[in-house]
Amino acid sequence: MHAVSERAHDLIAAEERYGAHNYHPLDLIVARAEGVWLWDVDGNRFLDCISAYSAVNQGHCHPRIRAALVEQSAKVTLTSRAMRNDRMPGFLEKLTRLCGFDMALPTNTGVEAVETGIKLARRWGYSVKGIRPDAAEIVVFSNNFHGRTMSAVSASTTPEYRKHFGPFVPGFTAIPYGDADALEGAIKPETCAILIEPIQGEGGVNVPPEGYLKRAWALCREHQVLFIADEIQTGFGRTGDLFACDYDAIKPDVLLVGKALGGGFYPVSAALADRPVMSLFGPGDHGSTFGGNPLGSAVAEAAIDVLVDEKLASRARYAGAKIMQGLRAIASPLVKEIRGRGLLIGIELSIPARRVSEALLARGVAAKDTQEMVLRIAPPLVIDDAAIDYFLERFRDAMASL
Ligand code: IF1
Repeated sequence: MHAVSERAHDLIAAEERYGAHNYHPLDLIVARAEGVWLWDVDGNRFLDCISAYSAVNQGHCHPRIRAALVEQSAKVTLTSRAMRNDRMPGFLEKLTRLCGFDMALPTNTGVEAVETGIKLARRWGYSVKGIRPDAAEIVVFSNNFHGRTMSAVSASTTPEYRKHFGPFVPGFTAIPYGDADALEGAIKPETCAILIEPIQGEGGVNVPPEGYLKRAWALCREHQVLFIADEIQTGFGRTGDLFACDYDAIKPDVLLVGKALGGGFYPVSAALADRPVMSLFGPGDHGSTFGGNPLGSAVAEAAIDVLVDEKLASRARYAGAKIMQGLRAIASPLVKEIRGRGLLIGIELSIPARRVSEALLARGVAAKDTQEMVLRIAPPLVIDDAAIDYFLERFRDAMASL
């Protein structure tokens, strides 16, 4: 267990006293962060292998993104969509060009983009596919994670995310992930879309079988069903491509993005689609107070510029391969499988991952379990060779101590 000082103890006590207990976090109180490094309240340094669940792909406190935030914060930060602002158009143009879509609907958190995708798909199902009213179905996948709202939880197959939260939003059919025959069998006339993570993050870093996504996309074409890709965690370079769908050369009908779009400074998310789908939303159909605000737009433009100019997707591919090779060379008997793509790495263990997480924390590495037996390794994409060696040395030492 990582020893904590009196000051740290007092901060934890205050958090426990005044904050809802909706998390069981590591006992690491971060006071400063830069790049791949975190410093706690006592000045101890840690390598960040969590990256705020892939929302800090560009590294903590990136100076170029911070400069954009500071500069815009002195001009105008929030107008609501009751009027226009001079930063959203440039942001939307940059985002749609980067992602290869006609249009984007800007939101804030990832789950808001998911809700946008669900509403778009249902609207398309009724007004284009001709599904009878209130009967539209969306196929989702076991062990999915799409957020914490009632729609997202209604789509979830994880009991602890659903316990005592019913009644649920109807219209979701869950099937096994990675099984194309199950998908073909699940599609029916009322199916308007599938909602899928190209790689399941929280589900345990589950990479689907080769060819699965391509087959799922083809089934969507064949049965007039929208392919909605949730790339909120896998997007913006995390898996070694700009988007995980790029690995299979698939263009989704609706692309959901978030997290790293805000560069670690500000919640920015979006749903992207081509005109035939996005034009189904007219004035008043959907929106949010903060969506497309000038501050978030300025930050997101800078976040995209950093992603592109620093070639973070290819850096993730290189660094991920080096880490996976290093992990395999350690050959710990407690490691059952090493999987993932780019810098979204899952280590399946024969002991609870929380024990490894705590052993790593005691050695200056912050990494978290996803699923009881899987440790997720997801550092910022700016990680360099020295930091990779730092991680591998401490992982080897931690595993030897268990
Ligand atoms: C928590 C998990 C990860 C996501 C995908 C949508 C969202 C997420 C693929 C919603 C968010 C976050 C949520 C955060 C922890 C983290 C998480 F452990 F919860 F499942 F990354 F795996 N689609 N994932 O991963 O985005 O509304 O949160 O911005 O809720 O504890 P959000």
